[in-house]
Amino acid sequence: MCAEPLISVVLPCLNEEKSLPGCLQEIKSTCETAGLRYEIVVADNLSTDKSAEIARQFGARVATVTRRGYGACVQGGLSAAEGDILVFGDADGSYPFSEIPNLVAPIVQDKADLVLGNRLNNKLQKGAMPFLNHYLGTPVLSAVLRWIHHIPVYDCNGGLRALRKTAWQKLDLRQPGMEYASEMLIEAAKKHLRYQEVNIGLRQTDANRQPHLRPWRDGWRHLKIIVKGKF
Ligand SMILES: Nc1nc2c(ncn2[C@@H]2O[C@H](COP(=O)(O)OP(=O)(O)OP(=O)(O)O)[C@@H](O)[C@H]2O)c(=O)[nH]1
Ligand SMILES: [Mg+2]
Repeated sequence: MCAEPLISVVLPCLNEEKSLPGCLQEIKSTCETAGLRYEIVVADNLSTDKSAEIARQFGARVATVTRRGYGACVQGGLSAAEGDILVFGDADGSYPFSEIPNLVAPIVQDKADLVLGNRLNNKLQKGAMPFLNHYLGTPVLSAVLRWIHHIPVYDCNGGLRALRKTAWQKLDLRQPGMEYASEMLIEAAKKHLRYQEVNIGLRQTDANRQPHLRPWRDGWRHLKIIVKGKF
């Protein structure tokens, strides 16, 4: 990696016209204030609203991803990214992109290959995370991952992550849905990537936004892939 790595910030996006401008602005001001070399890639999952148009007008690159699903969308965006360090986070306004410098620091310092933003700390805003996810789903799935795959994870469903491009290329991720988040951790453990977490918290999003997550169905899918990944 050269002295000043290029950081690609990838936003998986499906109809996020309300929150996308704020995310783009925060990424720009954070990276510029921190003096980072960066690009923004909006991975557009065939949005029917103005998301793609907003991204282009802002000057971000748009990677159109035709395969549906969160995992397919992130993977498509990361494939289009040109950076040495890949960062990705939801475009729904829930993740503090102001944490990007803290997230990439362990990779720049060559102390980690994969860094996850941990939401479960005093930076977590009240009401930002459903009770079941906060106190049951995420802690239990993280404990199972630690136990079965020996990766020191405490917030396995965190959606703001950074990884070295060469590390991502080793992972060969295939899950098109939300299980992508667990698959990345399982594969990272198998490939012995150096793993760290950084406290980032989570923001309360627009109260009128329809949540996509279905806790029991999605939790079950994560658990299946975590157990299956052992064999
Ligand atoms: N759920 C979902 N999100 C997608 C898809 N394609 C792209 N995305 C984007 O992926 C990110 C994560 O989706 P979210 O709906 O925020 O999922 P989540 O954070 O697990 O759940 P909630 O925020 O509680 O709804 C968002 O920026 C979405 O716009 C898709 O097919 N399904
Ligand atoms: Mg979200």
